[in-house]
Amino acid sequence: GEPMHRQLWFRVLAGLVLGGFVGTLMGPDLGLMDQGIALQIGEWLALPGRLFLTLLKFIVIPLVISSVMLGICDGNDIRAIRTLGSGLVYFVITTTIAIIIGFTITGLIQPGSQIDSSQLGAVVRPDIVAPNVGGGSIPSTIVSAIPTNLVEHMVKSDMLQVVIAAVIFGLALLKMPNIEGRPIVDLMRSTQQVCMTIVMWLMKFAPVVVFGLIANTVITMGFGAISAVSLFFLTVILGLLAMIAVYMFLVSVVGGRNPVTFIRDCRDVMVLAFSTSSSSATMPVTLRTVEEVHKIRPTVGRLVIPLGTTINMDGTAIYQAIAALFIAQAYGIDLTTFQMVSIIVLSIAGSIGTPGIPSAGIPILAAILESQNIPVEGIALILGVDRLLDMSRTVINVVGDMTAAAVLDRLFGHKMEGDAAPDNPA
Ligand code: DAS
Repeated sequence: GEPMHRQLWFRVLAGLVLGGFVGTLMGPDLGLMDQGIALQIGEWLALPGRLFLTLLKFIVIPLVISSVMLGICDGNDIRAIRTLGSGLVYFVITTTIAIIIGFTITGLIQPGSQIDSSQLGAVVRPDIVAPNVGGGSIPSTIVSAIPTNLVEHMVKSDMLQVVIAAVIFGLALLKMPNIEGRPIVDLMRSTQQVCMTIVMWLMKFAPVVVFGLIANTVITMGFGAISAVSLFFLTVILGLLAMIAVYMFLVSVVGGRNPVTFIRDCRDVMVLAFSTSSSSATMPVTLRTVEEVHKIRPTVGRLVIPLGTTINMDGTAIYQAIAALFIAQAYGIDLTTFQMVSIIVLSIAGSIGTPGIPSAGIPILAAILESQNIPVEGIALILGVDRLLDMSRTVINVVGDMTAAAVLDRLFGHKMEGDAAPDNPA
């Protein structure tokens, strides 16, 4: 429940501060103790964190598959394919814009460069091999992005191929008359429940995990790591604010609405999203607001909001792209253009695969880092501030969904009105 949540995250912040303090005491800045011993103690301190991150990665694939399929086929019906199709295109466009904004800001601020990556020697992978998405020409990359053997992609946690396969399955399920598709949908629903239960169990250890990871980080990298993390925090916030500006632009230019009124009318939803950091928990209020306050056609709202809540998460996409770039910078990994494009595509896939539940973005980020051979340990740098960023990015996720409803209502609403009428003879 909520109180446990809030209390838990207070303990996480306490773990963050204490870890930073202990790390500074033992770290290179004050030189109070022999570095060799400090590093050994640091490694033990980081142990809970490494177990935590490894366990998170193990639930990623079933979580992504179940979340994407539910997002597409749960509660939607075949009549919606037209708006569903245009909705999917719109979602990918806004998410791509979001990630490009995130990349640009991170490239300008360079939060990760604060960290002297030489001190990360312990965990940096010597062989940063190119990711296994094609390589070389664009056509071959596109072909390699299409899923071949689902089990193989699951084994190698190929996020992109897994999401594409889940979207295809989800659309195929939608075509089936309800009764036949039911067992798979129920299976997906319970799979997602199981995965998120495991995430919640793991999050109970978050205070100890964060304490150890931050302490070890400061021991290995010195106090500079703390300032890098605060720069990272600022970079994400700037990206999220830029997205609000993009939504106001879309809602006024395409949606034909007063942007300030639109954002003001989103206030209740934003507060709920911020406090629960769960788009799914906020969805009933998002839906009611879209119909009663924004006066968007119910047929459009009832399709776009449930779909968008699960697979349209621009805030999460910005966060995952910035975090991936920040961690690569921290480890001194100069990403090739090809890898940058891969991270953009993976962040789109990752945000589609992220369910609208608290802290769901972290396991997905681990999979994105893994597939780019960027050390997953880097999540240690940002885990302590993840809660505050989760609350903030969830606000952007829900405002993005309401913007999508307003824009799609304007573009396709009248056609939807005709199609949706169940007794429509056509
Ligand atoms: N908390 C998720 C949401 O509800 C977003 C995330 O974890 O990235 O939108």
